[in-house]
Amino acid sequence: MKISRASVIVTSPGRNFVTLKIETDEGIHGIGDATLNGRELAVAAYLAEHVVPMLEGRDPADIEDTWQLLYKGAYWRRGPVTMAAIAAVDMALWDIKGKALDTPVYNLLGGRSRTGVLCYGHASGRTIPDAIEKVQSLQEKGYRAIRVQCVVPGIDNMYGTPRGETAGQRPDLPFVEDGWATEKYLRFAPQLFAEVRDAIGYDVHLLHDAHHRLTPIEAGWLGKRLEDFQLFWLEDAVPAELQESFRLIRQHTTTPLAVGEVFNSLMDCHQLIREQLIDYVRATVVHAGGITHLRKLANFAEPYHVRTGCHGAGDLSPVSMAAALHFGISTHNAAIQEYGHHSEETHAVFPHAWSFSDGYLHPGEAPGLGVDIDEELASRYEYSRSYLPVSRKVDGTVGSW
Ligand code: GCO
Ligand code: MG
Repeated sequence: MKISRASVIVTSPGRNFVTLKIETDEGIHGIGDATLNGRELAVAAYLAEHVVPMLEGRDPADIEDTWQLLYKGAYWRRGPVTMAAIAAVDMALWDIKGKALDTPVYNLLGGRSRTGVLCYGHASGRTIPDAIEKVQSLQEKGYRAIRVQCVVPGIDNMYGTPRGETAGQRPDLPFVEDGWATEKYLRFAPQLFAEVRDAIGYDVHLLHDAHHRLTPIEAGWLGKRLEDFQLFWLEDAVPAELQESFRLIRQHTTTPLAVGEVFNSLMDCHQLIREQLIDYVRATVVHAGGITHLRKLANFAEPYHVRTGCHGAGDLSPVSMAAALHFGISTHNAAIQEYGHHSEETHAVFPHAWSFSDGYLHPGEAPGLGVDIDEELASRYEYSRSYLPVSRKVDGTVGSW
């Protein structure tokens, strides 16, 4: 079998997605997600200009060799653009291999390690009672793990909370500006979890995302005060560019720590893993080099008691979700999968075999990844430039969003 053609499809059914489609001379095709939220066209160009010409004529069965060719052969290693592009090729090749062998990809990764992939949904409240209501409504839908975020009184627009129509929007900017005040957040977050636990008890896992906004000592302070509420994890307490930052947090709290949705490679977290400074690594299939590299990362983490909790926000396409679920069902130390929301339009553009039931996600039994792209439908949703919000502190300094 030979790769006969590869093409990049950009579509925007509610939000932008970049998809790579690889076709073969035997009529089998595979697809991979290459979406990098807010920087989509950089990956699209990287693929179309530099990767696609290297693929044509290659044997799609040689997944490892293709991975190494794209990684080592570029000379310029790592980085979100490069690794998202490699990931898209990797997913598409696993998809082709599964279809060629007429088996779901998880079977090629060693078969099932579990019966379903535990997932968590998002409850985002305007107030604490609103957050509690949203948690309860997810519980009614069957969720066993729920991330809780809530507007902090005095900070109107902030990460992970419901926004008003024009919240934070400055007419002279193409992006939204949020506000931030650490001291207000640190006072509020323990109160939020105290009230949520009071209302719902301890039968459901609760998670929380600090979205890179704290310093290590602030994170230690918060983690300590959240201990009684038994969080599944405190996510992205500080940015992990400096991996040793987590040592200080660890010294102060037993709240489990997760980090890594922006990681691209095992090299971004080998110290975090080796020194057991975290409990969960959030590296994901699309931003960390595909199934091939994510699997190596997870295998490295296994003896250190670090498990995966892959990023799965709505800006990762249903193609990524399919790949993540084949990884998650087969990988022994895959603990949990984030399950972000996709619009109905997005589900229609990317028909998929994966499904949610009773708090778990299932990859389905279709050969390959079990996901496809309806190109005709995709072509109806034109790309529209969009940015992630930025965050400013009370004194106007740019913060981490
Ligand atoms: C999460 C994330 C997301 C990211 C977003 C960036 O935990 O789901 O923090 O909300 O901010 O995916 O594109
Ligand atoms: Mg996050």
